[in-house]
Amino acid sequence: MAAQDNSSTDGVGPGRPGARLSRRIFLAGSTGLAGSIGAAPAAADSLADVPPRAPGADLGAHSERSKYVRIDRIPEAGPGMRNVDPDNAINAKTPHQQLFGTITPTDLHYERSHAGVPDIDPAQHRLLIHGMVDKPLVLNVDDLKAMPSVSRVVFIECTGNGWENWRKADPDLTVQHTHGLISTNEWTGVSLRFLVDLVGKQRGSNWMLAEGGDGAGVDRSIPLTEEILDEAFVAYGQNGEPLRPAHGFPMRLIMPGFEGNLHIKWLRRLKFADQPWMTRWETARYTQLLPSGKARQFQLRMETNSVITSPSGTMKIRPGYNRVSGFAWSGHGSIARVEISTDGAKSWKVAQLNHPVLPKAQTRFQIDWVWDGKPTRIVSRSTDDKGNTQPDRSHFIAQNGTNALFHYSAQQTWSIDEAGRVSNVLA
Ligand SMILES: Nc1nc2c(c(=O)[nH]1)N[C@H]1C(S)=C(S)[C@@H](COP(=O)(O)O)O[C@H]1N2
Ligand SMILES: [Mo]
Repeated sequence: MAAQDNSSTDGVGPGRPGARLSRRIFLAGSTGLAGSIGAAPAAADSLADVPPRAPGADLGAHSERSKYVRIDRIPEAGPGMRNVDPDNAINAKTPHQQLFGTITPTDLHYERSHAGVPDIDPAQHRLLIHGMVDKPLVLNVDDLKAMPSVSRVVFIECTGNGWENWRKADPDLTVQHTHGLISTNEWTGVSLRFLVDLVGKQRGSNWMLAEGGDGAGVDRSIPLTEEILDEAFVAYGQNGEPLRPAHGFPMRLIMPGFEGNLHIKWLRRLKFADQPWMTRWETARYTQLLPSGKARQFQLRMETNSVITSPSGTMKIRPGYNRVSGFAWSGHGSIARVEISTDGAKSWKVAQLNHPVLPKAQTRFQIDWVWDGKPTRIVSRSTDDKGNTQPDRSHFIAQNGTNALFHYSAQQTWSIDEAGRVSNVLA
């Protein structure tokens, strides 16, 4: 049995015990083990110790990032093909190693677009809803905005997230390379249940085809379970503003907890029927090759997962106090627990979860750690509120083999050498 320390299960929030525990270890680590953190708090009690005030720049039509901050997505063409010319890219990955909290800045939300970003005039755009329904409809984005709205913070994750580590681990990968195909935003739109009631879905029409308006012709069959009818929505808003073109302007499908590929962008058609369409995207693509050589189809839900973002690949740490932080997520529901090992999965400690913990959204975790300067391996594993625990790599590979490309969700291990260099390893 692995050792358990449940002393820090409290969430981190104002006045919570977890925050007090952190403060004590932080102060012990930063003064007792002097100089272990970059900017160790210095004793000071005079205004001469802080820079003087200066007049500011004029206000603009919108604000920009500080000129001292450089944060970029990485465009890539697919597995193993990194840092490509953006013209050839179909992915652009989120720089998780530079982000905090749980909401991905809109311009850094990962992107996967199979045929580029179409230029769609919302005045011309239409959504056709038809098939096995009583009253087919054509809607424009203003029609949607006039309907009752839902807003929800959810992750979108490409099934290709993690594909870099299926077969081998390139030690030079950052967490942006290994896990940059997941992001979390707040999306606003109209509930699928509302639209279904509007057109009068006929008995037996339990499948829906969602089709995009881009050149790629992405279309997917979606089973109309109660969960999906309750939770899916057609979004026109992203983090409080109209969708960005890269993310489906003027409307897209949001499918909380399910494959990124189902969140159809530039949505132009919803069609209802009594069986799936078996489109190219769910037969030739987005199926899983099992160890037996058979393919698994309609593996629609995303797994229980987590990753440490700090420290993570290519970073360098110093002995003494280090705060280990990352995020966890599950397509099944909310994150119930995240455990961290700083000794290569021999013993585990329960991490603090930052509030709020939202279902089917990224959840931030953190834990205090005093590194003794010896080479080690750090790893996280998450458990969701349905009882699913993220598998370690050997169990994951035993079940899924190495033929597959999608839905990689094994625990991510980072190795730390005696110089404090952090690198990507398989386990
Ligand atoms: N119409 C259309 N919808 C699409 C795609 C596309 O290329 N065209 N890519 C899909 C894939 S594979 C993913 S992972 C998500 C990515 O959404 P994002 O670019 O907003 O992150 O959109 C999905 N929806
Ligand atoms: Mo995807």
